[in-house]
Amino acid sequence: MSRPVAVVTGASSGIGAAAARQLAGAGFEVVCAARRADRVEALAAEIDGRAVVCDVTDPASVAALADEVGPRLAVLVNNAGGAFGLSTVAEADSDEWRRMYDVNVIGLMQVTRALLPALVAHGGAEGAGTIVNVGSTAGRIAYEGGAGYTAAKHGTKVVTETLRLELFDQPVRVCEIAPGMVRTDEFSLVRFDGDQARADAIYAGVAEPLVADDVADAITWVVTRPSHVNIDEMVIKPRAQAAQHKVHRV
Ligand code: 8X3
Repeated sequence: MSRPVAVVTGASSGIGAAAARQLAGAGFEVVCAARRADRVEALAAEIDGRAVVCDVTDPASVAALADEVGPRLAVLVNNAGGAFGLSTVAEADSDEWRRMYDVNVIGLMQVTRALLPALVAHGGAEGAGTIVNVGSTAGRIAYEGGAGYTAAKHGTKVVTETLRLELFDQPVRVCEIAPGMVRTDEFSLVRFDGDQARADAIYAGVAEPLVADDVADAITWVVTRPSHVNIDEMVIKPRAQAAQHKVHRV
């Protein structure tokens, strides 16, 4: 029997790669989508999936992803996203803000729009298609220097809520996973433009931040609930992070 298909964007590293591995372990044929060909090809070979080079902000690239996926799709994990910079509003870089909106909101919309017919088609035959958007605690709170990212991640949250309303009579579940402090190889390094010391300082003294597999575990759990169960949203933080500004460091 053929495996149900799951698309994971941003699958080249971190939460996306971990989600691709766990979904493959749960029986899905995973389409690993990201910009870096070498990364997604290696991952797809490892998990017996498929690799697609895709920039979610590029409409032609997203159209090619939809072509590769075909007419039926069980799961879409909109994971591609990221933060660029940590400047105050007073010193904000307009290009960084545009890039954050582009990847966290427009990119998510473009992939969803392109793959929605395939999710509906699967759902009609098999119970439900499932969309899991990877949001953030940054989509719930504000913090100094974070406005470009928090505004974008609030966008991710609200697009998710809107989509759930718009699809209320369709066989598609719409879910959001909102992680707090997750230590991955790249999130903070990208945010600080390759400055490893600044990236490391974010997690300094935090004995056990979340890791990518913790979030992938939540994604896989949401996806594998019975098809009438919609987990609207899940906020997941390390025990040490009681609130954005209240982190236990040793
Ligand atoms: C990442 C969480 O705290 O860096 O999405 O904004 S935070």
